[in-house]
Amino acid sequence: MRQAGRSLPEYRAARAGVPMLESCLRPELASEITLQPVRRHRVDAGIFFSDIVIPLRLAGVGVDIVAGRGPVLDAPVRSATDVARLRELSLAPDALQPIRDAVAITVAELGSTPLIGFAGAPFTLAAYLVEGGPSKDHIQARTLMHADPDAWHDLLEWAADVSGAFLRAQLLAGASAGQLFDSWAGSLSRTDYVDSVAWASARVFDDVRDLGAPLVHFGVGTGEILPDLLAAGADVVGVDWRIPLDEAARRVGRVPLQGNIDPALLGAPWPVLEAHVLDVVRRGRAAPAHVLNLGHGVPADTDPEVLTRLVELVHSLPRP
Ligand code: 1CP
Repeated sequence: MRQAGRSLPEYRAARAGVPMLESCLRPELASEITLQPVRRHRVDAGIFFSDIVIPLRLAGVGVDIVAGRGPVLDAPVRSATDVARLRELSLAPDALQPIRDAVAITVAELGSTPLIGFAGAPFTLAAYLVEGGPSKDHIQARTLMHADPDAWHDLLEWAADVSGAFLRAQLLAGASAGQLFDSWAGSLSRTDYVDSVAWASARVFDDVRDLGAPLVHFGVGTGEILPDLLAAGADVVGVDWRIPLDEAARRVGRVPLQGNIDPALLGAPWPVLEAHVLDVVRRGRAAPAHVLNLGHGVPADTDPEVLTRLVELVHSLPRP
């Protein structure tokens, strides 16, 4: 999950003086940061250190990650003319070389521990492109969807293609699974998701399906659209902390689930967190398989010892 490493002192030391997106494009550094939480917490998989806006940057979009804020665009994409200008940019295969190199170095170091690759889903990328930065309700993006459906279609198609290329490069370089993050899809009505967005996420999955890696689809606040996340072409549905996993299983049918420890509870006293984790594991048994993780990102002030203890607890439980 995003920012898994941000609570680690070794992450802050490795990143010192290096801007966020630059650190993603230095293969040795990106690999080292990917490995840090695996070494420390002994989790069962690593998640590649990168960001969903990296393919935008590599395609030539003016985007940066501002500390304490998130991705910020030089010029938001608000009109059909802006979309047409964006579509003149493309992601050249050579531009992805730092990503391929970072994945290859990481996979070699990880040995038998799998690496999860990822990309941003077209809607979440479009939300940043249209809003120009983080937003609570993504109102300008949702307005464009209805005000100019053709421009919206062209925007999502472009975003799907750069995201698909980014994910494909990671899987070809050795990542064992792929996760599509539609973090902000929860701000859409189900109708808007199904009619105006799902096809573009399906396009990303279609770009990588021939590679045979398991594919996870996750969004925040997406309880109402869990079956649609599955239908877009995922093998595993990621669930945030709002919906218990047994309820999620009822909604999606017999499909592996990923989730959903509430990040807020990482700061609660250990017995409270422990009881919550055991409850998540118990409810996860309603699915045919369960990948245990958080329902969203690790808060930056999380005590790393708590994460290590949580992994030890889960490893001590009997396998189903
Ligand atoms: O945990 C990890 O380090 C894994 C690597 C990773 C991943 C999977 C990062 C590094 N970013 C992401 C994906 C990502 N980036 C998502 C999808 C998953 C999610 O919802 O968390 C999103 C929405 C982003 C966009 C983004 N990048 C934000 C969110 C801003 C907002 O709109 O609320 C932020 C804060 C970033 C910066 C970022 N990306 C990654 C890290 C470690 C950081 C923090 C940089 C720092 O301050 O050190």
